[in-house]
Amino acid sequence: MDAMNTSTARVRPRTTFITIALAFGALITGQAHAAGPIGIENAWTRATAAAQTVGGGFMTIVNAGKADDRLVSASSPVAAEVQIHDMKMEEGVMRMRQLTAGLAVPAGGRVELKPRSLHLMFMQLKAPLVAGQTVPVTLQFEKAGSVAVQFRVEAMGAN
Ligand SMILES: [Cu+2]
Repeated sequence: MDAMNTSTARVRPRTTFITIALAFGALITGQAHAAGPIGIENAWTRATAAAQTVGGGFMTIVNAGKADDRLVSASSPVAAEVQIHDMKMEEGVMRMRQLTAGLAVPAGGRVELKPRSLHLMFMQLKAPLVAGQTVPVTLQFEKAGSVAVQFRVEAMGAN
């Protein structure tokens, strides 16, 4: 699946990237993506209702290297912006906040983004996310650089 490697996606116009993503999405889904010591497992999101403007993105980030790294940002053609969020119970209320400094991924560690916890937030969705499709996301790491990942779209309300 090196055709979907970020080095390719980064230098090509966005339209080309989207075309490639659509053409090969079915082949790529479910496979692990890696850039150097950083690997992404089980990347998924949920189908959204027509009126819904935001969606959550989930995955496990694995750092097999000897140096700490950091997810600094993410982007996707399906959303105006992709933010990194945390969700915590505070005084009996679930609160979500943006991690503006990014998300640390320690050397030899795994960071799990999952419902009601750390997650990516797709902001201002351009169209509803449809179950069975895939969403291309580019993750930007401080040291590993950018990693292109296909998020599979699960059913509405999946956990
Ligand atoms: Cu959020």
